[in-house]
Amino acid sequence: MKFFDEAFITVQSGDGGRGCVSFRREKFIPRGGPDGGDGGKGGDVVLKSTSQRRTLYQFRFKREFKAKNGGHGQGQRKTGKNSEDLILEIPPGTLVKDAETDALLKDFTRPDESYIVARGGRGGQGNYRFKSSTHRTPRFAQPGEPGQLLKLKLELKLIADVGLIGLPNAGKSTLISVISSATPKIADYPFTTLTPNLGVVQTGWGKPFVVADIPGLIEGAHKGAGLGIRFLRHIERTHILIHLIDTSVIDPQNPLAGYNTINGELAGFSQQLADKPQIVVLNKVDLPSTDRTAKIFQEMLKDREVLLISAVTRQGVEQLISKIIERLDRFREDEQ
Ligand SMILES: Nc1nc2c(ncn2[C@@H]2O[C@H](COP(=O)(O)OP(=O)(O)OP(=O)(O)O)[C@@H](O)[C@H]2O)c(=O)[nH]1
Ligand SMILES: [Mg+2]
Repeated sequence: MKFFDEAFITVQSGDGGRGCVSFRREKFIPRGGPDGGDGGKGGDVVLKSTSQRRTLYQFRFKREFKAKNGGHGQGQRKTGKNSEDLILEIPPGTLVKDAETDALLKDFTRPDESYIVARGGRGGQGNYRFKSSTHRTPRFAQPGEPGQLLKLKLELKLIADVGLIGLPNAGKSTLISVISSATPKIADYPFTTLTPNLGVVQTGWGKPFVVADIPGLIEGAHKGAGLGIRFLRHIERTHILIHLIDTSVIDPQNPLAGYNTINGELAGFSQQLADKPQIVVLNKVDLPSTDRTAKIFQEMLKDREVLLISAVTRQGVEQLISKIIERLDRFREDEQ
């Protein structure tokens, strides 16, 4: 089970620019003094936490980052250009470690923190700096200081954006396994999932988000029945809940029974969880005669939008993901 998203990257700060060796050459001034300028500073590599990022997914593709070198000094005491810093954005909650020693370099607990992880080299001094009464024509200058090369391990404790809830066997683990990289156990009996699974969902279009699949809830869970409600705290900080229902077991005589049971358990745990926005999803619509029961359910729950999916055939799954992204984007806007 993986609760951490992690990435290994290499960062390199820029080398300082070389100091210049040069002598003034002007008409009528036969012996102009040294006028080689200093090199510019190499760019720093800076890590910056931002609430715009939720995962370390970006580092799956690009893992090497190098800041630019400083400009070299030039004649007429011209200083080389200082290079811009290279800023890498990471999600809050990231631990930065030296990959070789495992030493903790920085713990980003909040958004908008910055940390210089590799300092750019200083520029070398130009030869005019070495002029003295005993040394009028220094024919040397300093090289720039080299940048630092570091291997980093980034570790992010995943905080779920979306919680998956439902009765045992609703297909929660199946759903997380088709939309994310998580590989939970799936089986045709209740309480297959014993501890939560977290998965990062990455689509081609939206920002990645994290889903938590928790063990199924049953009537009386808040009083300790089944696996109880101790896993609900894992989804207390999510923005939305996906309330997943197995359409094939809906009783047409009492279609909302299971739905109400789950909501009752959430309320038994905390008001906060009961008030959390839900997307109601009827699963397993590939099974026979589910269209009829799905319709009955929808009729009974007219004031809510109810999505129909099959986690197995993936019917409706893309629409569900779009809906989640749309809702999460709204939360992220509100957070700004
Ligand atoms: N036909 C069909 N079967 C499904 C679908 N989704 C899940 N299943 C099956 O339903 C059973 C239960 O699926 P799980 O994903 O383990 O259910 P769960 O909600 O995680 O169950 P617990 O962990 O026990 O709470 C498995 O046999 C799945 O193959 C679906 O869309 N269609
Ligand atoms: Mg499960």
